Amino acid sequence: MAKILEGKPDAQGLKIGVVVSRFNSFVTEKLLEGALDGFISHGGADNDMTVVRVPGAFEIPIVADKMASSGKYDALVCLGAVIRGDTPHFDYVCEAVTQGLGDAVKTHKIPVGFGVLTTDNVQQAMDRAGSKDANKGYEALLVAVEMVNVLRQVS
Ligand code: INI
Repeated sequence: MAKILEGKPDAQGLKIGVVVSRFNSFVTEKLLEGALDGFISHGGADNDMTVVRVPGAFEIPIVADKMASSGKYDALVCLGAVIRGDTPHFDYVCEAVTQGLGDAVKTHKIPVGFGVLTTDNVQQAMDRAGSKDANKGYEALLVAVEMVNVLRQVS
């Protein structure tokens, strides 16, 4: 019989760092609400969550890297909304935030819930910032929690 390991969605006692960007805050604040909701509803304590706001998605990785290196957090959740405009700026910001967060995961071996939306328009972003399962902040928080718990089993 194969041994199957899976992380539980149990946030009790976990310390979570959240980095959220202000750009498109009408979306990112909803993602933040979703992350907090997911944390509390799965046993987390609100004083175990630290939220850092940054100007835009491009600025998320440097703060995530710093928080990861502090050793104070079991996992990070990164929230942003990059919405396509008429210039290639979108592509550069998407690439920088994705690459930067991937580097932080590899360097610090810490789970990062990736809740940075990259959408073609505002409607798509709003659709991903609804309540519970329709909220990518909620989803990213639960992924981070599950990853903490599964990594504890495999290490
Ligand atoms: N930042 C975002 O978070 N979302 C966007 O859609 C966006 N667009 O489209 O420009 C955006 N740009 C700002 C960028 O993240 C930096 O804050 C800025 O370039 C200063 O470094």
